[in-house]
Formats: sequence, C-alpha cells, structure tokens
Amino acid sequence: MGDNLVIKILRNHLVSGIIEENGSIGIKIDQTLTQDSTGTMAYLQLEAMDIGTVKTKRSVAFVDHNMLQQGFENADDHKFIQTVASKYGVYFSKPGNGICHQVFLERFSKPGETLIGSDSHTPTAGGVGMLAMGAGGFDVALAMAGSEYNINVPKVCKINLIGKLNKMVSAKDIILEVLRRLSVKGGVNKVFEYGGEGVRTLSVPERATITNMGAELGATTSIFPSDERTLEFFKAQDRESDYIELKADEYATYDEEITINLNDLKPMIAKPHSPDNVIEVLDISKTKVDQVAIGSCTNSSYEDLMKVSKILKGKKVHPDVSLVIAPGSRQVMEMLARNGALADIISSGARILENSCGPCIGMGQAPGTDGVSLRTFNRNFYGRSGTLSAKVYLVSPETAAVSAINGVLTDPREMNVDLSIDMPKKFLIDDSMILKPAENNSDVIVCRGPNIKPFPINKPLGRDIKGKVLIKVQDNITTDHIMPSNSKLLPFRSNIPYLSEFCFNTVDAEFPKRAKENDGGIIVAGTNYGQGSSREHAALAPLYLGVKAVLAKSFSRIHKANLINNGILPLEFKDEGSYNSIELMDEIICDNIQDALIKRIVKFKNITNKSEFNTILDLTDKEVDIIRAGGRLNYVKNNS
Ligand code: MIC
Ligand code: SF4
Repeated sequence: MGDNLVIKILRNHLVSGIIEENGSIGIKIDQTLTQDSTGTMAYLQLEAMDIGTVKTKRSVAFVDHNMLQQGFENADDHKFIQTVASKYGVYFSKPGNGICHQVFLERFSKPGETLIGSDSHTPTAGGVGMLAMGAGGFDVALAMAGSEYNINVPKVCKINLIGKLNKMVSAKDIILEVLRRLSVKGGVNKVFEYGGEGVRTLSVPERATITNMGAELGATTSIFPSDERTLEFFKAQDRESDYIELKADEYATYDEEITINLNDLKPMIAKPHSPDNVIEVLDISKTKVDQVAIGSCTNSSYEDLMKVSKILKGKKVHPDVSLVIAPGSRQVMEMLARNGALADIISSGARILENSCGPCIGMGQAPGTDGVSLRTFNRNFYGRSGTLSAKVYLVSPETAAVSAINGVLTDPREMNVDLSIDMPKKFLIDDSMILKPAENNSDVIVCRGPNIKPFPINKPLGRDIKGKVLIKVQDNITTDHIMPSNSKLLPFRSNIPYLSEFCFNTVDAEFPKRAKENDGGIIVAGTNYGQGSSREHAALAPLYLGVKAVLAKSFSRIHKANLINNGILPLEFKDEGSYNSIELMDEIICDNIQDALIKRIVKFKNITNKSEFNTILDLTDKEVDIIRAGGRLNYVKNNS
C-alpha cells in the first residue's frame, strides 16, 4: 500500500490535526492569489489584521474581473489593490495581463506547493500538480498573514483515464462527462486525483481545463501528477527550475475510483442553467445559436485558441451569430498576434475582447432577449450572463467555433480540419506587467477611492437566535443567486451597503426590504447552499441585512467557511420534514444557543406554527469559538 499524491502534499504541509477520516487539519499555505472582485475586500481585511508584510512564499494580486470602467469605481479599486499590494509585499498583475488562473499557471504555479485563492477556480493550478484551493477572501488574508488554512480531511477519488481522445473531442468534454456522472454536489469534501495511462496524452493546458472546472463539482480541489508533459510546459515557460516530478506511489490507495475511457467520449454540452445538466452535443444539434463566446479561465490557453483559429481560418462567422473571443493572457494574445492566428480569427468576423474574464462574469456581452449563447466557460447559472431570459450552454472551444460558423449547434466531428498544433518550445516571456512589491513599504501610500466603504463586522453571539424566515429557497442555490454579479453591480464589491440592496435579487427582489423591516432574520435553504463562486459578499451582504443563521439541508464548502468567518450560523436540517414544516415569515427561536453550541444540536421552536425541530451544527471547536466571537476578525483580535 502506498500514498496518493494528495496525501503526500497534505502531509508535507501539515501544521495541525491528524490526517484521518473525517478529521480537520491545518495546512501551511505556500502561495496565495487574489483577483479584483474579491481582492478589495481581502486586502481591507488584511489591513484590519495589521500584520506588516505577507508571510507566504509568494502572494499575487490580479486585476481581471472588473475591467469595464464605466465610472470611477473600478479604476479606483485597481489603484487600491496596486498600492496595497505594493505595501504588503504582494506581486501585482496589471489589468490587461490576463485572467488570474491562466497567468498564475503560466508564471507562478509550482508542483507540490499549496495555494489558496479568493476565487473558486484556483484549482486550475492543479494542472501542474499544485494543491490549489478556492477560499473566501478572509481565509486568503489570513494565509497571507501566515496562518494555517483549515480544511476537513478530504476523501481522495481517483479518476482513472484510459485511452486517448478522438479528433474534435477535448479536455472540456472530459470534465463535462465527470459532471454528468457526479453532479454539482458530487465532489463535496473530495479531491479528485487524475491518474492512469490517459494522463500522459493530455498537455498542461488541457489538464488545467479539467482541474479548473472541477470547481463545479463542489470539490475541495482536483490535481494531476507532475510528469514529462509538465516538464515540457515549464521548459516552454522558461521555468524549468520550478519543476519537480510528482506522482502517487505505485500501490497508492484511494477512497473511491472512477474510470473514464477517453476513446468513448463524445462532444458534450451543459444545458441551462447548471454545469451538470450535461448531454451529448448530437442530442440537441441544429439548435439555433445567437451568440458564441470563447475564453474564460477554463478555455483560453494558447492551445485552445490555436485550435479555434484553425477552425475559423478562411471561413466566416454565420451572419446571425455574434462570436466574441477573450484570450486568457497577454502571453496568449501576443503569441497569436505574432504567429498570424489572430489575423485568421479577426478575418472570420470574430469580435476580440481584452484578456480578462469578460462575459463569463457578465462584464459586457449580455445576450439579447431569449438569446441562445454557447460558451466555453464553466458556469451557466441563471442570470449570470446579465440577461435573465438567455439560455447559456457550456461547450468545448471546438464545438463553439464550428457552431459559430454554422449558426446552429454542431457536433464538431462534422468538420474535417487538422487541429494538430506544434506547441512552441518557448513561449513568449514578458513579465513587465507583473509589478514587484515596494522594497521600502513605508514610502507607499495606499490609495482609497470614495467607493470603498467599511465592511460589516458581526457582534459576539448572544443568548438566543430569534427571527423571521426571510426567504425559503430550494436546492443548489448559488452565490450568484445570493449576491448577483454583473457589470452594474461588480463595481460595488467594496461597498456592501449598496450591494446588499441587490441580495437575492434574481430570486426574490423583496428580500432586502423584508430583512430591514424585520430587523434581520433567518435564511432557509435546500442542499448544496452557496455553491459556485467563492465571493464572501454572499455572506457579507446578508450579515449587513441582519441575517443571523442559515438553515440548510447542506452547504457548499467555501460558502460555509464564509458564513462562519462572518459569525453567521450554518445549521443543517436533520430531516426533510423539518425543512418542509417551515414557511416564509414563520418566526423561529432557539432560546439557549450557547448550550446548543456545546451539544452541536440546535433545537428551534417555530412560534408561528407551534412545532419544534432540530438542526445540526457541524463545526470544529475552533469554528464554534469563531461563531461565539461574532466572526473571524473578532476571534483573531481576541486571540492576538
Ligand atoms: C466566478 O467565476 O463566479 C468568480 C466571479 O470568478 C468568482 C469570484 C467572485 O465572485 O468575485 C469565483 O469563482 O469565486
Ligand atoms: Fe473569471 Fe469566469 Fe474564471 Fe470566474 S470563472 S475567474 S469570472 S473567467
């Protein structure tokens, strides 16, 4: 018997706890990343901790989300992040340098190291054998301050890849197949470790597509071994010295194992409005398409866009289709420009966007009314595109490009193009848009625009928890439902009072008003509550509106941590009947919450319908103390 790769990395980074089933551990974090839409808040929290410069091996701040500068807000936030990064010892990747995950993979990733990022797609770096996890901004700020990162010991599931992909079938189809089999909650408390002979048929960018979208499984992270293909990538990035070989022991054991035969895979598609709503492209081919969008941290690598350019070369985008393309990084864009591929793309009639998240986060390119949009992205949650009536489908770059030409959804295997690419032995290396932190940080003045408002801080927990049920929602509610993002709202990520007016906007626009009129209250939800984005704002806005507890059938990992960090109780229903017994605006009370914290069972009385029910508080002792203190900042201050 031997160790799998995940256990090896965890063991090398273990700071507290024991690696055992259902255990909770603290690990050392080597690197952190932030992006601008969660970063402003993370750096405000870092400042509030008052720790001097960061204690990690390397921390990087990216600007890639809030790129449209329709008013002063985003530009001010970029300046805040640039100056605060410089002051606290953090590298700064300027707007225009690319999407955080793509640039991190190219320039900073390191096999065997740990990374947390204030973005749920941080696992992208698992493509080179990093143990990379998404986290709330506060947890990232704490890691920068040198604290351990706490996680539940995950189950390790091996995904055994055998065979080789057929022509026009791609890495995106592999992860869509995994999502089809396991669903958006199939990965909760698991790490997916890829292995088997099929691994070596996949390049690093292909592996990164898979680990990136592993986030949609609700997984803690996903990881590939680091092998000769990884070395190839590091050599091309002129970072051979960052490479080490990493693999599982020969007789490594796993908690679960799944096999995917790559030879059998077909082009796949996720239908609206969930990434696990997956079928074969052929099943709905000929659906009329209005918009095609290629890019995002899932599919914007040099390799992806070279394939797209080969498909588009000498052809024209269908007259009824708007094709938009956003390369993942400046490195990718410049290489395409220099080798002529960009000219082929432009000549086809594609619209070129800047190297950023763009339409993936609703920063422009919202589809028209009832529009059908095919996207190479990772999320198609309701309303995320900016158009509530739009139908967003997730596909591979091959399917997207071929469909853009035909004007209807097309199985790319219908087109006969040679997509083999000679990968350059050396990528174009120019790190001039990555700014080093100041050598003398006392010289740096942090610029703070007027849109940056203080963030809400909870009060220590009292004797009871009492309130009205302000909203009752179903299963799989995403943080996009709780705290929507689009080009109009994203500029206010550092202004919680304003943002909170839009909390649950696409589900129930009356929620903020109801919360204010009732002096806060309780949220009731189904399974997998808070899946998707890591945005802490989905906890901060409810906190600002006075939410004291969320009662759900189950929680997503990152959102649960965000609730705890903000002192909001995450409670799990014991049975379906309890969930069913509660109605909107019922008044519920637990009159001895302090005692309940010790027992980990919280008993509620429903004053409105005179019933009772129990909920479970599945927290570690430290998390209970954080809740008692009224959130992480109070806890850190009390314990320093
Ligand atoms: C996303 O893809 O949903 C985002 C926007 O990148 C988020 C971060 C955010 O909400 O700012 C994420 O994935 O964590
Ligand atoms: Fe950006 Fe979209 Fe990736 Fe989120 S999923 S980091 S919005 S490209």
